[in-house]
Amino acid sequence: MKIWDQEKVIPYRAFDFEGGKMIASRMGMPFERVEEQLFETDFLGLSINPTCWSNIALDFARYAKKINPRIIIIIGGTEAMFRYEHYLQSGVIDFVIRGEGEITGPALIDALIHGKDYLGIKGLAFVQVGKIVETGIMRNCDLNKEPASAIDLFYDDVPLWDTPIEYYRDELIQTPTAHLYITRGCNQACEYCTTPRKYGRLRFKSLERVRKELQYFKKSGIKSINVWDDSLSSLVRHGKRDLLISYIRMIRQYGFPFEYAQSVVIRDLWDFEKCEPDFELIHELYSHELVNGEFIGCYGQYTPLEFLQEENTTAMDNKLLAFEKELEVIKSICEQGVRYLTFPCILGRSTDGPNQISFARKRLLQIVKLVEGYSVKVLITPYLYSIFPGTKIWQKEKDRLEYSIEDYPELFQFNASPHGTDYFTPGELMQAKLDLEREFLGEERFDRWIRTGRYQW
Ligand code: B12
Ligand code: SF4
Repeated sequence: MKIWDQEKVIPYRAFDFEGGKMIASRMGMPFERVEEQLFETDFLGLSINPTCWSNIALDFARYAKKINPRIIIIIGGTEAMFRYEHYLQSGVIDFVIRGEGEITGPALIDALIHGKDYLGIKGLAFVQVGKIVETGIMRNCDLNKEPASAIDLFYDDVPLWDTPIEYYRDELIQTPTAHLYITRGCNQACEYCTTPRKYGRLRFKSLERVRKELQYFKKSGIKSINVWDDSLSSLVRHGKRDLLISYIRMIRQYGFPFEYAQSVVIRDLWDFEKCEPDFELIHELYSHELVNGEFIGCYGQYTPLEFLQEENTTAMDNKLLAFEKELEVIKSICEQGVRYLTFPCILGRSTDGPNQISFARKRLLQIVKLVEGYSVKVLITPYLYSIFPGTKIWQKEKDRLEYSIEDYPELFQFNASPHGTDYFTPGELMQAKLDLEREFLGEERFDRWIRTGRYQW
């Protein structure tokens, strides 16, 4: 099914927010467009990863049940798995997949088709005789045994995979872009992250398995790759630096240009023995070559630096380096000839006030100056500290929430805030972020970002 009307903004809910009206909108196709398919569907699977999709997802589920009361609705994803009660209580969701779905999903469908018992299937939540039953969280699946994405089921859509993620669409980087996962899970435990509780410990695919996926991408007409792991580089910390290099060499061997989403943690690029950037690893990960005019290698990266507002970055998060070292690593990445670098930072811890914002701003300006000095395009994307279910801070900082997750799920995301800080109300915090964005993006790009909800290069 094609994704239609990407540009259409549809307001669906308005609520009071700090004396004004907040209007929540969605983009994408009108539900009516799939009426016919819904009528013929036995099982409808929905992924609900972000909390802010909650009401849209439930609206769609209600619509689907209205069109086809026999339809069985199965949901999964970060938001669904940690708030399964909320969805089951709505009365329109039949099953929630908790954790990884590769084994649980097919086992459930098989049980439903053949009238078997599903109580013994791990990773499910459902209602039985008026009571919510859950069978635990399914984690730590064997990535080598899982089926690869079934691109052949939607070949017609493949040419549509041209959304620039960490780069501006540029003549050298051809699309469609596919997403590659080499690892899943993470052994770190950053307090604001859902990954460890969602997927469990770090696992990785064999080289042979990655080779098969790359061959499949080639065969399917994929031209570039987004390496989409949550923490690929943490292989270094587990004594697998050589394996990491082998994966990246293999992507090059198949002739792909590629970008890293949040895959690389800056600390993993530092050689602690020599007390300098790990130049060899940085070269392996970020260099490129032009072969017959074709770009092969790394063109861009999303580089999480997280808490730039704190003097001592490493005390905040042990995936970070001291800021001066981070600058050295960034310099070395630029020297490899990457073309696009995105730098997010997280604003809105309880201690954040105007001084912290201005300190982060000073550092961001330093980064921009450094990166632009290498003619690398830079995008600064501050986002808001989010207290999500499934994180450690959900337990520790829930008291900070001024708007509840049940009533205001739309505020639970990186661009809106259900909480303030010791210095800012929720609205003021959002405004402080917007001011910073306006400064770094410039008026024109800022306006487009606000209008489209997409960062603009
Ligand atoms: C890819 C991604 C994006 C992409 C694509 C989003 C999209 N439209 O799909 C981009 C960059 C656009 C994005 C944006 C945002 N994202 Co995002 N994103 C992710 C990321 C890194 C991976 C999700 C993913 O696709 N994984 C790959 C698939 C295979 O895994 P999966 O979804 O977990 O599915 C597995 C199981 O959950 C289960 N499953 C899931 N659904 C179903 C359904 C069925 C039927 C079955 C059987 C099984 C099943 O089986 C799957 C295989 O095991 C996650 C972090 C993470 N690792 O989860 C954050 C994450 C989902 N994002 C998050 C957020 C907040 C956002 C934004 C709201 C940020 C913002 N702008 O404010 C936006 C929303 C964008 C929008 N359009 O509304 C949060 C959500 C937390 C929360 N509770 O809200 C996450 C968890 C990151 C975090 N901070 O912890 N995101
Ligand atoms: S933020 Fe990255 S390094 Fe930290 S726990 Fe999440 S995936 Fe792991």
